Amino acid sequence: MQGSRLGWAVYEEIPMPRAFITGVTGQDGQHLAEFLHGKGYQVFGLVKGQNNPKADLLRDQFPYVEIVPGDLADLPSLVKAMEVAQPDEVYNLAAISFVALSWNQAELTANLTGTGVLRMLEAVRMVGGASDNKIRFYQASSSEMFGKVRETPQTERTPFHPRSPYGCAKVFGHDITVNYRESYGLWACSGILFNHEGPRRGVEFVTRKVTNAAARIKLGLQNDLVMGNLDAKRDWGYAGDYVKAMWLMLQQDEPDDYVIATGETHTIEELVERAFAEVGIDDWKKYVRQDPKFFRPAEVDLLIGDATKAREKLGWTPEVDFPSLVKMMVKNDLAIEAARAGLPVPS
Ligand code: GDR
Repeated sequence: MQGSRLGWAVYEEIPMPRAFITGVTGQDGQHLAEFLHGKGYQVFGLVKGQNNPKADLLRDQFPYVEIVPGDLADLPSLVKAMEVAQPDEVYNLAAISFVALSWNQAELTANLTGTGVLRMLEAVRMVGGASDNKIRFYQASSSEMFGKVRETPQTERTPFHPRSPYGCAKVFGHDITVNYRESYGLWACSGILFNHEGPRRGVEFVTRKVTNAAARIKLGLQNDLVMGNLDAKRDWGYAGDYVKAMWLMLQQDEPDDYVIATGETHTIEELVERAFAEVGIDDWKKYVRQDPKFFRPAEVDLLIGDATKAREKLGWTPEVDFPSLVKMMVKNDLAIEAARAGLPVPS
């Protein structure tokens, strides 16, 4: 009041928007936390278990993330987490995300990657998602849902044919998200993300396994690289680009589902060849052999996404292309592995 009497504009303090991320300790969770923090969000992250070592990583590297305890397998803990965080936006990135593991832990995968989505949607609905559409919800859907692809390239309209327990669980997560939007008017989106990688990728995934091995072989720390199927094709983008698409989806007037992809596909063999070339090894075949144990009971042979809708409606385009992605990952692995071994980084 006094301000306006004196001719000053009086502004109410605008509260920081609040984001809640499940899977915050994973590759995408880290990128998204960083991105949202940069945009001025107060970021909350769900972390399961007691003394979870991943919580230490968060405290060290992402001290601005407020850790909220809870578990995707436990609905009351998710409701409590929603009450604590009071989020404007919820990003459900938590899952058992390693496809190969899902055959060995199929029920756990169904419970976390599939039914976990239902629990999150219920928690959002119970704490205020449906009544006034206050909370906006993002579900991390996956190109693995297309599996044995019915058409190429794959779009939002391509039918699903999952090829793994992981893919089946993701189809449930996707469909239940659409269903809660249609049943309860929940403000819920699903991002059908094709493979997205980067230096934060775990070494069990093929891109990081290959870039890490190329770096270690170059440094003389490893003799060979044992692989599975080299013929599968993937549409690989950079995780840092993909989390922007997640955020953009939640800034639209209406909730919708979007394919996020580069529109380019490469074989695993091309990935290997390029990663080895990055460290100056042209005869990569000398170092690589295949073992049936890395082959999957059912494979997804070809993925290539058409992200036209995301480009037109969200204004989203990927910035890092495949050669730059491999280069970035190899460079990072060379630096990490050389430092660990006390060696100079090769130029
Ligand atoms: P994907 O990723 O299953 O596509 O799912 P991954 O990197 O594990 O496999 C990609 C392809 O590489 C072939 N492959 C190998 N894979 C691994 N991990 N290790 C190997 O030694 C190897 N040799 C060949 C695989 O058979 C496969 O064809 C990823 C995950 O991040 C999911 O969570 C996500 O939903 C999708 O991407 C989009």
